[in-house]
Amino acid sequence: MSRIPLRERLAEPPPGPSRPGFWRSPLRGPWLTAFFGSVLLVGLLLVSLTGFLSHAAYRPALGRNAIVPLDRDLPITLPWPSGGPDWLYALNQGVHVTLGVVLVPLILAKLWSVIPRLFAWPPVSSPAQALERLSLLLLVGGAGFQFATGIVNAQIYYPFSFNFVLAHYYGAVVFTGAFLLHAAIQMPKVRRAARERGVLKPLLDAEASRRPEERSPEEAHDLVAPDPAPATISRRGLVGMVGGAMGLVFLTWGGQSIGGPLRKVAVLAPRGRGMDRYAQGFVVNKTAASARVTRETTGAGYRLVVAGPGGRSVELSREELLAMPQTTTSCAISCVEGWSTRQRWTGVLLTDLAARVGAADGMALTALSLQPAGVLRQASFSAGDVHATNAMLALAVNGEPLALDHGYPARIMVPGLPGVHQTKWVGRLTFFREA
Ligand SMILES: Nc1nc2c(c(=O)[nH]1)N[C@H]1C(S)=C(S)[C@@H](COP(=O)(O)O)O[C@H]1N2
Ligand SMILES: [Mo]
Repeated sequence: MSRIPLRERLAEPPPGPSRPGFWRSPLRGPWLTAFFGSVLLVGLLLVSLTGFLSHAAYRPALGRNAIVPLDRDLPITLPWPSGGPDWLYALNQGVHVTLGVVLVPLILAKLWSVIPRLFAWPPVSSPAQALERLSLLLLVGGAGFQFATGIVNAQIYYPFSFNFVLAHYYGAVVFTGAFLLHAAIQMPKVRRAARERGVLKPLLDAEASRRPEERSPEEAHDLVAPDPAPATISRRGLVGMVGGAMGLVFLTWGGQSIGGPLRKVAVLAPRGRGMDRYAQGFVVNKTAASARVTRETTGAGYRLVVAGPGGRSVELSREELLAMPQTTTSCAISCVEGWSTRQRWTGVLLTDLAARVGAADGMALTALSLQPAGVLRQASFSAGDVHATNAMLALAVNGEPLALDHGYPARIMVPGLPGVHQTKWVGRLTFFREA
């Protein structure tokens, strides 16, 4: 039995990754971590911001749109315009999803750069440090959860036994809080690294790019290996590799949002090429068969019910809808999962339908699908959305009657809102006063 007192024994790290000499990469150091961290900070701010904007675009306070029960939502919702240009949500989600996946190699590199800290000895040295490590648990755990569930969802794969949207939203609150706190705590180190080692100097100069960072006397655990191994790659090479990996992810994924020739190489994105179900030349997100919408309910007996204030309602056949004034407009479907597609839609303005049941200007709308079940069978629109230019109940696309998979007999097409709001197989429109 050793006679060394416990305190002293604990002061000495156990053999393995907690020993200072264990980590030997000559590339690790406060500068490298600050560099990866700063780039990541900008990226994560954008991913978070576009995520919360997307939440706002859902109109979570209206009808049954609420993702989170209203009394449990954050007290602030970001603004999202009504009648905004249709590319706005496409851009928002393109950035959210594409940038999200593009950041994965950078996140891995950032984690690699700080891995010795995970094994810091002693694990906890003060209450303040314990709190900091707890916040790191939320940060790394939150990042893992947000990126894993988000990417799996953007791959149109839903293995979750929980509500993804709800979990991703609460996860975002925790993760965003944790990373803002982390950024604030680490900012002095980032500043010092830039001041003492130069903003880009350890990268630009070929010779400096091969040299280990200098150990700073102020920072006892400053990530610089005390016994560095010879370099197998320069710092430049590492940064180039991470940047290259990010570029590759962008090339193989971004095309579903950006379109053009990039779409052909977007082999990792579900809505690039290959896995898609198409009708009328553009992607179908949910087929009529999978939504259990049949030819019977959408056939000759179809009547659209339009309900307004004071119990007023009318029933309209597809022929009667086609007999109303028709408007044609180009409008994008922009899915929350990041892909989008722009087509020319023809149909009846929502304001004309509101007028049929005496719904006044300030009234909001809920559209209900013939689809018998599922959260996306209904969506609610603010009064501003109803009055947005060219907000319509579409009956035709690119000059042809809608295919059943694209929402025949009628679907909503409101510019500037997420794809989930472009309700297909609409059976009922209810105008109501916003609370
Ligand atoms: N009734 C109904 N409408 C719906 C959906 C749905 O599942 N059910 N999916 C929505 C989503 S998420 C998107 S992105 C668009 C896709 O339209 P598309 O299948 O015509 O491309 O339809 C929307 N309308
Ligand atoms: Mo969607």
